[in-house]
Amino acid sequence: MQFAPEPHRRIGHNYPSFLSPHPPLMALNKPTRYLLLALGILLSLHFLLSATHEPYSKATSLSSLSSVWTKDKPKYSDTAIPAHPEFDPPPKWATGGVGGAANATRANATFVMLARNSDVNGAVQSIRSIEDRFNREYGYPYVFLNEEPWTDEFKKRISVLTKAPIEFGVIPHDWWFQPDWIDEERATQGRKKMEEQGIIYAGSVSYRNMCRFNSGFFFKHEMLLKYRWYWRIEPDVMFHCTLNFDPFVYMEKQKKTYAFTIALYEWAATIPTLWDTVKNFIKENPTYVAANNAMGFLSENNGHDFNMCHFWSNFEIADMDFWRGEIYTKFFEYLDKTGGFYYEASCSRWGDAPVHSIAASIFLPKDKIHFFNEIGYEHPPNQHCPKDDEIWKKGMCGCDQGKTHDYGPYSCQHQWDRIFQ
Ligand SMILES: Nc1nc2c(ncn2[C@@H]2O[C@H](COP(=O)(O)OP(=O)(O)O)[C@@H](O)[C@H]2O)c(=O)[nH]1
Ligand SMILES: [Mg+2]
Repeated sequence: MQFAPEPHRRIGHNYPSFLSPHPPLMALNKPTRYLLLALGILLSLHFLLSATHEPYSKATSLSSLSSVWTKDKPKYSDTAIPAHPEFDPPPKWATGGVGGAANATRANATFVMLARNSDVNGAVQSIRSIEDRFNREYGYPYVFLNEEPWTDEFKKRISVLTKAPIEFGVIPHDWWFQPDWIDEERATQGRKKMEEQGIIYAGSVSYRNMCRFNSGFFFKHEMLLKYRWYWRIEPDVMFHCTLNFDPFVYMEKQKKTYAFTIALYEWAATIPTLWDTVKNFIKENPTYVAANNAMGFLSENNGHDFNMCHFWSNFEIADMDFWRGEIYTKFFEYLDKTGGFYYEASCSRWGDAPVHSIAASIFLPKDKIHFFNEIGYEHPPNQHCPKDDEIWKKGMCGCDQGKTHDYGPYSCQHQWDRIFQ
């Protein structure tokens, strides 16, 4: 059966359109009509939103749309200082890249800095330096320790320098201040005597607190307990070479325990009470002495006298499990109970530098101690700058090789070298 089209539905008609019995829209076919209707609704919505919502109006204005098409140049041409740091690409360590967090070879390690609030400028300089030469690519965390609460100013100026996690800790009172059982009169006498001899820091009680804390307590701080490895950093130090490797991972893989960059000794004649105390401890605990130790670094006569050689502990990368272990715990307690940190000479002999150095050199086999030649490092007035041209170039070291401390007049590098010959 055929359907004849009804006359009023016919599209092809005979009268002119203005005489059409239907409105113009109705003159179009069905899909076109719906399309135009939808367009109309959209346009009405656009005008309504433009009139009532400013952000919408701005975003859809012709001028802003044209910038998309004409690809306006960015306002900031200096890409080294991004205008909006939050839009930086994430650092490699955060995405599991070079030494990254997701990288299985990453060490359980942290930086640690002991400082005062007044050290803020020096602390900023040191963190900028280590971030620039190493940590920007690795993101190891930082722990800052102080016997006083940190100021907002210190925290603010440090926090802005790195994307790595940072903790600001306070030292428990008894780990810092002079213990009650110390005879203050004797301690005062000791300080006076040293001052008369013109020994640096001789009159300073806080310096002795610092030496004792660094010798026996920092690694027990609750913020450090979760870590095995630490890298000690002080305010006002500089790192002169870019590190193309992760020193923490190196220590772990090579089974090292303690690492240094500068070895030096004191010329000053001293009362050898530290060494006598050490020798007494060894006599009482002969089994603690390691086979193949580094006694040859500390002494010219097989341990009879101390030659004053020590590792400069303002730089240290080490395994805190060694300080936390039985041998060092007993050793530190033995030294501490003599009161030597407060009664005896200057910190340079009863400080963390000789105390750590002596312990590492006697209670560890010598091949557990490592000299990091690649780490250009400066704590004024001394610096280690790699003498080897290849290492110097590879690390893009900016330091003056002629000024390296390595074999200078106060250096103990020879004593270090000789124990491996
Ligand atoms: N919180 C705190 N840190 C200190 C104090 N004295 C020294 N330090 C820190 O201990 C470390 C060694 O002190 P520093 O003055 O650099 O001694 P030097 O390197 O032997 O001349 C540095 O990290 C200092 O910031 C103190 O009284 N309080
Ligand atoms: Mg210092």
